[in-house]
Amino acid sequence: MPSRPRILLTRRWSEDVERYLAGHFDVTTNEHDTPMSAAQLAAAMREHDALCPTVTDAITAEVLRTPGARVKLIGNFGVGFNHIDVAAACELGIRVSNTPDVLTESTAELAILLLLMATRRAGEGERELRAGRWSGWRPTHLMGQSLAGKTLGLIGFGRIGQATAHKAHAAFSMNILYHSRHRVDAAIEKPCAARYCESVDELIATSDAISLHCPGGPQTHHLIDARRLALVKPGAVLVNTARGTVVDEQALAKALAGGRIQAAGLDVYEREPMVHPELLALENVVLLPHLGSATHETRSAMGMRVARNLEAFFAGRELIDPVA
Ligand code: 8YV
Repeated sequence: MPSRPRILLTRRWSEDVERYLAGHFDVTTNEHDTPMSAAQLAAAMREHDALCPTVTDAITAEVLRTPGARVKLIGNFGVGFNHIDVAAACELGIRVSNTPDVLTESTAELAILLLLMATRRAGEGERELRAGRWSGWRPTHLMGQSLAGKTLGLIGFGRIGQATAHKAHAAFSMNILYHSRHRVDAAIEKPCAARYCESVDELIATSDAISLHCPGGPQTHHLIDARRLALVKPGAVLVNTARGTVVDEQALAKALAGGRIQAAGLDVYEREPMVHPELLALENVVLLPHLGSATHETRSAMGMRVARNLEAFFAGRELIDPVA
């Protein structure tokens, strides 16, 4: 019987998926479930046919160029792949796949959760109550803002941006404005009456809520910086479920502290799992620990999506979700 491909899961995955993979591959799991060091990743490059990393693994050119590496596929567990040096992988003839589609709904749900939490001051309220500081109902207590009829500006309008727009439009009658590299088909815009905005600055200056859905990486690094934060409409909120590097956290902390921005809801950070200490000290920011895709359904589906890519690759077929 031919030997089964050796694959490494850099973190623990849902039990059902680990069981499935063990039936089809020679699987190494990371029993400690802690981020792997560059040296551990390099050793894994020599011992496996495929590596299945997550956002916590830096798959750098150096790791990919490990002398004696046998890995031929990086099957990323996640849709975002800015932690992988895709150009180096291409150069070395190492294929890369990701897991689109299956996390669209859960990530859009989380964007809506942050939008509601930020506008309705839910984090502040819960902290007050748990600390025993709630003195009872009064007409002016922790007043927030309604979403109905307000404008949601989305930066990045791929699957997750679109799903967020549909939910915001259908559930809260929000007006939808979006910016992306290209305008999408009218058929995609129509159901949520989305309007294309050519300039990021204009979108920021005219939205009541801004939600980020663009990829991470050098092109979007600090796209939201001090200059752009100064353009935000008074009373507006910012939500980030994309990548932490899209926002200059120091500048955001300053804008929130000065009341330049009403509130923010963040699920991702520049240096995860580190969160900027100034953000931690603020009341008007909701801070979640990168939970975008964290539902049982989605995490299983993500794992199975990686499995399908591994199966296709090792059967000599084209990848289902090729990144490179
Ligand atoms: C994932 C994400 O959980 O898929 C992505 O891009 O941001 C998250 O929802 C994480 O990246 C897994 O690697």
